[in-house]
This record gives sequence, C-alpha cells and structure tokens, in this order.
Amino acid sequence: MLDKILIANRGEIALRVVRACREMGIRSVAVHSTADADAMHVRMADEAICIGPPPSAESYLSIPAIVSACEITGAQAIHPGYGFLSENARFVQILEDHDITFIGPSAEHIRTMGDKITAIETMKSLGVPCVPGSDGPVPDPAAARRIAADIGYPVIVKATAGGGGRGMKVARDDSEIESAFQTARAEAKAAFGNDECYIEKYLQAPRHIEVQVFGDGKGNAVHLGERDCSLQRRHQKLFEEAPGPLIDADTRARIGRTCAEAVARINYAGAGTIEFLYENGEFHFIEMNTRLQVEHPVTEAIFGVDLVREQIRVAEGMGLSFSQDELEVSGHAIEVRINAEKLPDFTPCPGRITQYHAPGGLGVRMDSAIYDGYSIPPYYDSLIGKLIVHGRDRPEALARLHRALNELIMDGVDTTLPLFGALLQEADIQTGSYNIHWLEDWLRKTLT
Ligand code: MV4
Repeated sequence: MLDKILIANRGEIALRVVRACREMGIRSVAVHSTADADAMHVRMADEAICIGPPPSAESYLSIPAIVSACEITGAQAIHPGYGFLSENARFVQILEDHDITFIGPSAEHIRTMGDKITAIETMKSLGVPCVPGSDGPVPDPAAARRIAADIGYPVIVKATAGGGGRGMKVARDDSEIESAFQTARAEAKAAFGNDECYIEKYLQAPRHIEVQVFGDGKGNAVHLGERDCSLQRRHQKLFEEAPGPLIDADTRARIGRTCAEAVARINYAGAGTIEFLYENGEFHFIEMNTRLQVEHPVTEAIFGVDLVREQIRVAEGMGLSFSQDELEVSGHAIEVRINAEKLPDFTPCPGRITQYHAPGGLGVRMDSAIYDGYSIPPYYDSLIGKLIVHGRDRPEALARLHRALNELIMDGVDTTLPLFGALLQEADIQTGSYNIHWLEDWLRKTLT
C-alpha cells in the first residue's frame, strides 16, 4: 500500500491528484518551480518541495530534480498527471530502476504507443480497426507514390515519432505525394530526430472519438465508453463531451469491448485512451495515449467513478474497484477548457486574476487551481480551468453549461470563456452535428 505520493505536475491536475490522495488517506507531495511558490497545488498538498527555476526543462521536466524530491520526502510513488513526464518512457525506466512506483503503465507500453507505427501494428494485431495505410514505414518517395496510388488519394503522410498533430502532410493527388513525403520526413527529422514516416488514407470529415480504457496490469481490463473531442483548434481541444452524440449503446459496447480486450491482452496497467477517427459509422484507430487525459472528468461524470483513485489502486496492485458489468452510462457530460488566451488569436495571456467566482449547483464541477489575486505565470500551459457539467441528457447538460457559464466570474485576464456562450447558440452544437473541422471553420466566420 502507498502512503505518500509525489505529484510531478502543477495546476488543476496536481490539485485533482491531491484530492484523490486525500480521500484515500494517502499523503501528497507537491513539487514546484520558483515561479509556482504561491500556486494552489503547493498550498493544498500535505508537503511541498521546490525543484528548480521557472523553465519546465529545469523543473517539471527535470528527472534528477524529481527523483531527488522523491528520495528527500520519502514518497514511494509518482503521479505524473498529463503532459510533462507523463509519457516519457525513459523517466518511467529510471523510476523502475530506483524502486519508485510510477502511477501509470510500464515503460515498455509507453514506448510501444509512443512510436505510432508500432502502436498501429500492435493495435491491428489485436483486432482494433485501423485506417487503410502503408503497414509500416515508407522508405523513399518512389515507395510513397506506389503506396499512395494503391490506397487512393487523398492520403496523409505522418511521422512515426509525431502525434497530436505534429509532423503531418496531406497529399491530394499524385502531383503532391513526393513533396508531401519529403516535407514530412524533413520536418520529422528536425522536430523528433527520427525521420521515419508512414502513409494513411486521409479521412476528410471525421469525428475524433476516443475510448477510455483501464487495465489492471494482470490481463484484465475494462472500457469506460467514449468521448467526442472533435471541437478543437490547432489540435487544442476546447469542448469535449461524453457520450459521443452519434454513438448508440450497441456501438459503444462493440468498440469498447474491442479496446478493452486489446489492452487486456498486452497486460496494460492503468488509464489509457484509444483515439479513433469516426466516419460513416466506422472507427479507425490513429493513436493511443498512455496517460490520464485533460478531459477525463466527462467520463468520470457519466460513470460516477474516480479515475485517479483507480490509477492509484492499480499502481498498488489492488486492481480496479469495479467490473465491466458494473459500469453503466448515466446521462451526459460536457467539459469546456478555460485558457488564459486573448481572442481572436488565442495568444497566451498570463497575468493576475483580480476576481474569481466558481459556479456551483447540481451537476457542476469546476477543476481549477486559480484563486482571487493569483498571478498566472508566463512559463507554462495556458489552461487555467475546466468547467464540467453533467445532466440527465444532452439538452440538460447544454442548459446547465449555459447556466454555469453565466455564474462564473474570472476577471483580470482574457480567457476562452466568451467563445462558449456563442458556441451554445449554434444549431450544430445543439444537435451535435460537428466534425474535426467544424470549430476552425466557425472561428474563421465568427472572429473576423
Ligand atoms: C488523420 C486525419 C485524417 N485522416 N489521419 C491530427 C492529430 C493526430 N492525432 C491525427 N490527426 C489527424 N489524422 C487520417 N488518416 C485528420 C487528423 C486531424 C485531426 C484529428 C483529430 C482531431 C483533430 C484533427 C484536426 C486536423 C486533422
């Protein structure tokens, strides 16, 4: 059993983990940079330790600083949150060598899913539906041309070391494939030091649907349905919901079972997200994330479970507190991301919060680490809060979101909040008729 956990993160997710620890009777250790001495996660944790100067590379990303903090405080385990070191296989390997428990999957699983070609190969062999594609790396432009003609245009060239939208090029026809391949390869080399690329059929107007899975590391796994995360700008999600507006119970059970069986077969441990593009009623696997995601609260809301608690249980070897049969979707949940950014360009907008009042009431959850008078430092991600609402059905969740947005006060800095009021007026949002391009198209029309 764990009695002290170090949280290698900051902001709302660090606070989220402190809360789970406290409910479980586990002591929490916050780590922080000098820029975060006054941060809420530092105040809320049982202990706090400064690990370095403001830049992430010298604090939240510094493996020696974090391992030292663990040894000094006697924490037996590390929760990585999302971002930072959460999907760093080398970090997890080092923890394994130091006998510190990583609250997450094995270094090997992180490595497998971090290489997109290996991830696709693995998922395909486990019966997960994938996008028609090159079946592995494409060696040269001539091969790219042959494979693209075979798949049929349009195609997309992706870097195996990429993910999250980095290192991709679309080719609409034969005249574009060689330069798309060369460009993708050069960008991959520069960005990741790995120029290996693969090719897929380019799906033109899919939805981004992701399935939440959870493994116990001993060959058992469950799924917790899907989230629709199609509403994004430049690969930054802004509005997420669960369940997916188009997904019926039967479809959910089928894709969910496929995903749960896949991760069970590889003895996956902890939370994972299997990302799909969903078009014409079909799922196509694209990537797997081996961490807890920002939008996990919408899944927590509709299943009534604490995913961080389950992560800690699995890390302790206790297994999950529920079986698949006990998991049932209840109602509908929506999350909106509040970023300290100035519209219309989404320019980061750090500064002092002069007034903050969180909304409340039935079905409203506000995950944020800000407070009255807090100064948002300029060094980190601009996400400063997540508003999550839950209703008995989608219309109720939308009405509740509208109501909660009206209660919320966040003054002093510009945020993405004004977008959401406007978004809720849109017929397509009210009916759930959107795909991965909808938000960027709407922003182009609305913000100019
Ligand atoms: C695609 C695609 C269309 N066809 N793959 C972008 C992020 C990365 N996770 C995968 N991405 C895409 N892969 C094929 N075969 C379109 C995208 C894509 C996208 C995917 C999910 C959410 C938003 C997106 C925005 C633009 C492109």
